Amino acid sequence: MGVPNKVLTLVLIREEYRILLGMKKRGFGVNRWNGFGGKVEAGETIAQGAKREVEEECGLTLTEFEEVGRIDFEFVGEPQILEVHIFRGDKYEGELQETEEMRPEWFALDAIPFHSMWPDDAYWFPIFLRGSKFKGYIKFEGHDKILDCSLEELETT
Ligand code: 6OG
Repeated sequence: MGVPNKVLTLVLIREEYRILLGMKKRGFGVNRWNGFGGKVEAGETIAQGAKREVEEECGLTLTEFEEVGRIDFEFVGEPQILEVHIFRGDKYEGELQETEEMRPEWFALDAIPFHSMWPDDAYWFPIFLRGSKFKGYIKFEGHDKILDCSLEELETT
């Protein structure tokens, strides 16, 4: 028995040479660039939650996307594990727009702003960018310091 995990999605839309990130304007992870995502709601699958969050946060509708990773985050002193399901977005429709939550921007793959992102991203983005699947466990103290990090690369597609 314990506290059930909080299930979250995180979607990185990528093209051959660039990736779409959003500057988080409020809430958890504010002032950091990140993919789009949020809490999976009752009655929807994790994939449906991922697609909904992308639409809500940047206006795009995913037409091809795939779950590629899962990381469980522990924060020292907090009983609830954040179970983050990471998706790669490959095709989409619609017009990119800024929302109250996110200011989207494309970044060249060799100019990803790691200094203004969650510090864990520097560990798993390289795996993500070479097209592999992965799973991991990362322990944070506060929002800036990583105490433990284990990542397993599962396959290269
Ligand atoms: P809302 O609370 O805004 O969803 N998220 C993380 N993303 C990264 N890159 N690193 C982390 O390390 C994260 N923890 C959570 C999941 C929060 C959004 O932030 C992501 C969601 O997309 C701790 O609804």
